[in-house]
Amino acid sequence: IERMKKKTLVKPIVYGNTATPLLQKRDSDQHTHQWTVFLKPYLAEDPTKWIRKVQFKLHESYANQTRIIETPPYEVTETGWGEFEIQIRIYFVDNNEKPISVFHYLRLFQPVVELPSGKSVVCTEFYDEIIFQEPTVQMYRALQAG
Ligand code: SLL
Repeated sequence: IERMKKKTLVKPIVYGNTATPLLQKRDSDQHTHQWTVFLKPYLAEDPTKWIRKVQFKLHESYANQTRIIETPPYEVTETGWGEFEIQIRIYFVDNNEKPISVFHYLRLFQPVVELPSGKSVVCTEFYDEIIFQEPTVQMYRALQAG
């Protein structure tokens, strides 16, 4: 595989979750909240140029614990009652670049932010950077395109 010698490219990303309480606790499964976990590029760019798919691995209490999202938005919306760590695994368009994982602890209760509408939601998100050192030629072109 041909690699770009001495080249480094950086892709800024943001990941996190939002959550809102259900109007009332559901008797059938005790669920209290609806939540969305997401991963997105920090910049307004087309991530499909360099991301092939994003895999979210939920708590084992969920049916179909592993959710694969192939097109943006890369997010999973679910309901539940508890907080847990979610593995977010990013696969790249060139399979010669190893997938990388970030871990996000799903929050349902804190931190609360107030929206302009006056509504309160839980919202927590983090900035990170994926650093490609000596990417393959194919990946280098893909990263430049996105
Ligand atoms: C806790 N260690 O005890 C954590 C586990 C699990 C969250 C949280 C719903 C699962 C389902 C759900 O919220 N699981 O009903 O499918 O807090």
